[in-house]
Amino acid sequence: MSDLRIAVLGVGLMGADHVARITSRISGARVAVVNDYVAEKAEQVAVGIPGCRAIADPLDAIADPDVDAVVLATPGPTHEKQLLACLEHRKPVLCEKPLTTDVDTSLEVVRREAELGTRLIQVGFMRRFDDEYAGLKALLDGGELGSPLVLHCVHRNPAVPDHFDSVMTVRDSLVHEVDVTRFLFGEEITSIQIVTPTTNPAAREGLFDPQIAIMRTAGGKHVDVELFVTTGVAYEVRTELVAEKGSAMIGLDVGLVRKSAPGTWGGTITPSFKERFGRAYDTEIQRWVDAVQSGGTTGIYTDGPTAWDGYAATAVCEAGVQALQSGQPVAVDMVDRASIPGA
Ligand code: ISE
Repeated sequence: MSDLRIAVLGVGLMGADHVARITSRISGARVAVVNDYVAEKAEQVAVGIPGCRAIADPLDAIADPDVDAVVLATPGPTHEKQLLACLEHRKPVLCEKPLTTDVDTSLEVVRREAELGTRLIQVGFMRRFDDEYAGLKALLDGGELGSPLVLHCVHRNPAVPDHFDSVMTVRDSLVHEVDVTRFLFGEEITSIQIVTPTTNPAAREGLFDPQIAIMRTAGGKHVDVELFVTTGVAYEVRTELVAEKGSAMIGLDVGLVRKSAPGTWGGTITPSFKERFGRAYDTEIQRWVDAVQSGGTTGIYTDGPTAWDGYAATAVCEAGVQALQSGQPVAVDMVDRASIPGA
């Protein structure tokens, strides 16, 4: 089988990381086209990859006959148009979160894909491909812990860029815990409240940090999340599941534990999500490439979170933004999945 020819749209932090992984670690695929709204950036990337071209217009890149599939790592507000173009040209696409930036457009994307009767859109919630999360899910599904009751999550970043505001904590960071909750429990989230305690004096003025999110699922399970994005320490993501017959925790960063003079012990913590979830991203992209390669026979060009998962996450974050503003619990407004055949 010949290599899948991928167009990577957006070669910023995440897109450039995907270009590097597809080029060096993924089998059965190569980067054939790159695009970025800063054209020179894409041209520079293309020069370093044999057989790769830069195309200035993202929609031309999607339509290009020498492109089989697309990785979208462009800014969220551009996703709707680009996803619809992928559907129009029947090009499988792995879209970094968010699916789109608002509920109506996310739902429209879900509907348009469902009308085609095929699965072309996968959303880049990479934690589902992380060994620890997969292990926790397997433990839960195995039934050993009995019924799940509560999830405690910690999501800490050492720092965020200057443009990162309190709403981005919800849409950019909390969104991963939203997906983890839905993945582990297999239930929709029905309400969310966000509490803002005393702000870290080191945070930029106006940024509520930390934030505590409290969510409830359709089955009545409780989820709490500490979001703290200016710790100045390192990247920490921990999840503790409490269930009927015990509990389980992941994200303890227990790699190498060193003991040395002058009588101290310790290890290291990953500096950012790129390192913490590096292997998960590799697995995610390899499985997506394999699914796209075999999609011709199944009609399913995905192996992971779907457009519906992207829509559900957007709906919860939308309620989360309202909750951040009001301080009150807000009900999540979502359509019934059964009302969209094929979603
Ligand atoms: C970032 O955009 C990500 O997606 C990371 O996974 C998350 O941990 C971080 O908080 C976000 O800003």
